[in-house]
Amino acid sequence: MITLTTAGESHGKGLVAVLEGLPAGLTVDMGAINARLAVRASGYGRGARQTIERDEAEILSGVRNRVTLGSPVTVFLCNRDYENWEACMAPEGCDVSVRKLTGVRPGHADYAGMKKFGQSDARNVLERASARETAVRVAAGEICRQLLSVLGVSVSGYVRAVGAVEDGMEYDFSAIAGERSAVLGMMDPALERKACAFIDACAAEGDTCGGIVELRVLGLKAGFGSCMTYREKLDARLAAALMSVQAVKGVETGLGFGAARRRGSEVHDELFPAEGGCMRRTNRAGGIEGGMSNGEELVFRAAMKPIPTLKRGLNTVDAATGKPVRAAAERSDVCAVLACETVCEAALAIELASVVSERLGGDTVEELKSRYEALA
Ligand code: EPS
Repeated sequence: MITLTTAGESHGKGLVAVLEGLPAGLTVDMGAINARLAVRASGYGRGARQTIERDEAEILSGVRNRVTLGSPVTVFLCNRDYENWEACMAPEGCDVSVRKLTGVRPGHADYAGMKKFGQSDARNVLERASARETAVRVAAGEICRQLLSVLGVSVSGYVRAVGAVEDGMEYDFSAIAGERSAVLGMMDPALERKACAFIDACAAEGDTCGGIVELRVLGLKAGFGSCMTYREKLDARLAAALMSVQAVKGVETGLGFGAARRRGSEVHDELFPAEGGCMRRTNRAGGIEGGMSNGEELVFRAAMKPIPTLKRGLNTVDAATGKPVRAAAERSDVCAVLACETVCEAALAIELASVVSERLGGDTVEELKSRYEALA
């Protein structure tokens, strides 16, 4: 089993990820980790914070001379903004009255977190709830992706929609995995221009927007996950991994909600005889039947809500006074859907690597690989 723990506050000293259960012998490509981090920090509509952070992963343990040892791998990312926040964030002692936040933002963790943890300052909640945490998840996810790629399993994705600007096309995995637009990660340049114009319009009005990302997994053999217990269902586990990403409010696989509007004959993927077994002409199930991979490509989509910190503010109540106010408007991104797509890929890679290692075990990458290759 592979498990990930992350820690760190958005404006604290930094972020840490501890990945346990990786086999020994995996060559870690640091350049690829940092390239993913750069994509996560990019995209049209990002805010001023991303001009401060230049994420570069540092590995503190579990890797020697670029190769995993089988011990826990610790990744550290420094928060460059910490020097501007040390006076109110330092664990060793600081002035907590500075940057106190009580104008709770609807849609953010502020209100629910204050209630849950008995806080009078939403800062004690929002620092951890912030999507800054996803940076270190992307670093850990890239290591898991590198493990999966040894088995011939690839994870990719693209931005399908920004607001109501939606791409209705179906793309081959090779197109998605190829060179992708660095602007928003959309496949259609004309739609991407429309999406940028929509982001500009939101920004001009002090507003924000969300979107939809599509994730694909190529090369996963049949039989991962299980129909025998509900906890082991592959679709449930991967959907939970995607729902754990900040701002994701919906997940579907295959036809998803669309399947409910069609007849069975228009939904299920018929089987036809083929050399060495059978084949399908469609993949509406998104590669999962009965909670198990069926050997087809996995297809997931995740919906990201608009970021809850709006420059224009939203109506709310000041938690300190009980008076109506406009919600706190910290610095904010207008749109972070490309970042969300990168994080969703990482979240899928982490959960999938865990699913694979639970089934096959293996202390070394070679052992894992030979067990995977032995599967039908
Ligand atoms: C975030 C608010 C913004 C984002 C942040 C998530 O940070 P700040 O309040 O410092 O401007 O930029 O995301 C990141 C720092 C990041 O690296 O993605 C929030 O409130 O969730």
